[in-house]
Amino acid sequence: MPVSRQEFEAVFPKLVDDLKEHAAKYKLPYQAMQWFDKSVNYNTLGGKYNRGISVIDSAQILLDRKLSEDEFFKASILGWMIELLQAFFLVSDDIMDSSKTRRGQPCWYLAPQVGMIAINDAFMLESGIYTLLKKYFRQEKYYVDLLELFHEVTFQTELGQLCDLLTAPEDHVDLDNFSMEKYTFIVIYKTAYYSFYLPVALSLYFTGHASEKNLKAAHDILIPMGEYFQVQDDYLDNFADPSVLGKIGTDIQDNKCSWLVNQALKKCNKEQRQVLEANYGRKDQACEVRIKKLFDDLELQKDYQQYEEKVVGQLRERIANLNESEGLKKGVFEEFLRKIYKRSK
Ligand code: DMA
Ligand code: MG
Ligand code: MG
Ligand code: MG
Repeated sequence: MPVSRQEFEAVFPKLVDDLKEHAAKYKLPYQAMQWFDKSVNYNTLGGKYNRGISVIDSAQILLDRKLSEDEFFKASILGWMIELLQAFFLVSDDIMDSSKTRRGQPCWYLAPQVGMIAINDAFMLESGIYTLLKKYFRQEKYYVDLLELFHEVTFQTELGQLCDLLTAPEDHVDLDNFSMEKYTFIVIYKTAYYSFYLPVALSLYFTGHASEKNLKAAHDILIPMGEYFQVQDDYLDNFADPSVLGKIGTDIQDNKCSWLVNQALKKCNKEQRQVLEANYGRKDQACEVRIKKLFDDLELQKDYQQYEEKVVGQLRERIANLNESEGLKKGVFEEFLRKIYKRSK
């Protein structure tokens, strides 16, 4: 049985106490402690927890049994470490993308009194990962592996974010700068590694199944799965109801090299290309409306549905061909795919 959001959330208060206890060793003043507490709760809670919960679900599938209470707690800590990493990325991403809302509330940097203190709060969320890793995993033989894994995946995500930002300059629009090759690099690095490879890799170390072969096999399924997940994110940025999605889309105004604009460039005629040239990437609501209309006219929803069926078919085939001889299980990937297939948020 997959773990519920509530079961996973129940572990979090203890981890917030651990983080505060660590800060208290330095006699952090009361006001700053309250601030840290508020930031950690505001930015880490309220999402879907797909990444965090997948560590526990994967561990149960790999061990082929229900986890003991202690195992559940430790797997949950690993899950919350990914959620802290995600919080660190999202607080920063929302500043860089000039986003307005996240998980149905104002982005942290727009919350009262916060502003650019959010940058330091993001760093502190990242530090929290290593506080928990040291407190709970220092004695494990795979401690250094986990440490290196978090560092490497963080770096990979930053490479993706760099290219995402460099292909989306604020002051000039050049549609020739976009391509599906660039797109694929961006989404694999900014999303697939930390959202898909990391949860399963952590679970492999935790359950003692992290052979080179298993890590590679997991990578080769999860990176394409993560690519699909970011295509969904780009699709939903324009086509989802913000009240369901929990965030207001920004990709058109932000001049992003998104899946939708790449599809539009493939399909458009001369006049439509001119509409794109004149309206994409402008910080102007009327321009955005014009692009949304174009995306409707081009029937990109249909292309998306075709893409989804095709890529999910390929993923299912890869999963079916997985070699389970070193203890990796198809169920790990089936469960992850089930969580995201046809998602609307
Ligand atoms: C997400 O890209 C990548 C990271 C590392 C947060 P995005 O800006 O499309 O995400 P969102 O749509 O959630 O702002
Ligand atoms: Mg963003
Ligand atoms: Mg972004
Ligand atoms: Mg997005």
